[in-house]
Amino acid sequence: MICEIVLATSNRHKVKEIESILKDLSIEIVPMTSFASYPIIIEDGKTLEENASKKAREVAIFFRKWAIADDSGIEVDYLNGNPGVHSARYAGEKCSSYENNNKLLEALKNVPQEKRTAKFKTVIAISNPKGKTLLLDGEIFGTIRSCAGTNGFGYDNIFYIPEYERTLAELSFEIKNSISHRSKALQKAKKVIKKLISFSGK
Ligand code: ITT
Repeated sequence: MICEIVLATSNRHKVKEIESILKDLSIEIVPMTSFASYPIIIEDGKTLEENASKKAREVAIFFRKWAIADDSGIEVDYLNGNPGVHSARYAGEKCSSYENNNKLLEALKNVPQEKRTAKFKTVIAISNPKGKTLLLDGEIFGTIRSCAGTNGFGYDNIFYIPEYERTLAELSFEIKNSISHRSKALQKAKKVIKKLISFSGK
């Protein structure tokens, strides 16, 4: 029987976005950070898929509950897909988003706007209590621009969406959540979770 899913992330911005996107599901979404203890996961995978699976699996086994994890990364064409899976630590261990963004802008300093194309990708992993995982992904395409906007988090203020003529950080929470990489992956995840709920007779 599936009646709750543990959210295997310690990123509070992701918690907010994921809770909002999954709010119409008839199960409880419980952030792992709301428990007294939870596993600290070393994200040493070579791909977003490996890291997402690892996070979901370890959290599911730890709590013996269903778990859902998100691993995301920004892939810049001019940098051959970097920072990609290294997006969180692009400017070094324990660096801030500000430092990551500055490093990325610096790396593209002399690159013309038309060559600053990039995509943001999210891989969502769903794990059953025994650690069997399933992966779903979503992408959004844009370009890297100088900082604009104060909404969102991470790379949002330098990720420009041509269709909206805005960075993700200039869009509202609702609009970001209707078009983002995370939202596209979670829409697919939602279908899977709905099937799981109907199978388990809830
Ligand atoms: P968890 O592993 O605990 O989920 P994290 O922040 O380490 O949290 P990731 O490894 O997936 O998550 O994040 C990679 C980096 O990309 C990190 O610097 C995030 O701030 C950034 N990021 C993730 N999703 C983003 C989004 O929707 N918009 C902007 N930046 C994002």
